[in-house]
Amino acid sequence: MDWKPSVGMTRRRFVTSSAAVLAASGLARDVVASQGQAASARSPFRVIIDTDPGVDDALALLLAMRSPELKIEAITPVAGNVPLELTLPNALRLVEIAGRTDIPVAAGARAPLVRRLVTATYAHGENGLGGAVFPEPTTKPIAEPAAEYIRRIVRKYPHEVTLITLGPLTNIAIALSSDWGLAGMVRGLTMMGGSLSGGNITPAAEFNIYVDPEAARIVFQSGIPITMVGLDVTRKTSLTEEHVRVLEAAQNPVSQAAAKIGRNAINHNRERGFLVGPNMHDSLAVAAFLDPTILKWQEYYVDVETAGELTAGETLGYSPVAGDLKRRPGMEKDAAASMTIRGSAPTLASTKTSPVVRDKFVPNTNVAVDVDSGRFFDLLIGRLAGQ
Ligand SMILES: [Ca+2]
Repeated sequence: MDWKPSVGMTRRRFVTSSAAVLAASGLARDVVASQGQAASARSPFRVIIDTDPGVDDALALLLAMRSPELKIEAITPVAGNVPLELTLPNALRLVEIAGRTDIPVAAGARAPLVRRLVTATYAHGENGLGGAVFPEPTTKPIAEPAAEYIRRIVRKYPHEVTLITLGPLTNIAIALSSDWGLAGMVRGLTMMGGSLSGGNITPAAEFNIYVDPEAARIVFQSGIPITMVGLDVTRKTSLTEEHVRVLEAAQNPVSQAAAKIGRNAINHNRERGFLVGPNMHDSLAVAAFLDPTILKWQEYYVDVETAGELTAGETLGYSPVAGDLKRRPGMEKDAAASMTIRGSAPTLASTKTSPVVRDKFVPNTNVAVDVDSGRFFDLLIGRLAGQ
């Protein structure tokens, strides 16, 4: 399905989402500037944060809960870094730490759509918070399951809700699959996930997409305007001792919790022999939504490998102006119009006769291709420290 305004999309929404894509592409800094002014004057952006806390999820959630630009309609934990039995109470702990028990937390999927759950306790510790221990939460999740709640909130505020996803995309895929009109009502989706430059759990795949490639494919093909903050940029964000010291010096519950999680994560990385601190993957996705000018952007058609024996979860970015396909200025537009999207050659046993999966290039994703790490950490540490 090519991305185009769905039938139910209002003109206002199309203009808004186009402006966001333009702005985020870095092609129109004045648009960004005017949006920034508008953002401070306008009412906060409605978001739902789908997450699998997770060390970097924890800091991302604290950042989001400290950001006045956001009206967080829900936090929806999913199985990923650790099982749901841990991501759910971790999310509840974090809303308590931030004093934000007003935010509904809805339990999500226990397992990917069609695969066995693979976790990342090697990176996030057995408790998902890098071994940092916090009291048992007393707050309870709402009764409604995550996918149903996501669906209800998006329908309640059509074209207003942005999904910020920090884990495997199972909850979102279930919501979209249960309601085919839903995708056209979502304002946008900003994900930490994917990579156009190799994976972290396999050479091909980034963890979030690897865990549930079938869900990711549903999301990428849904028509929702997607902003992808993947390993291409998150690898450039390492938490340092200095960051943790600033957090420790700030005397408030959020900075203290972030410092504790950060210090544990740095020590854990060191024990595993890494030369740099842990990457702040998920916080960068939240920051990208708050201030897209921190990153550089390029439009791609992105699809997900689901059939690979070794490569499931790989994200493929097609672009008529990337890599070897780069053309002379002036010829780029023609290249886009004539570029077909090609998959693997059909096998003799296949009913398919052509490798062409799309007859022309239409971007579905704005991909972050570079980041100003200094500005990112100024935002992250500044807000967590309460400056
Ligand atoms: Ca995560």
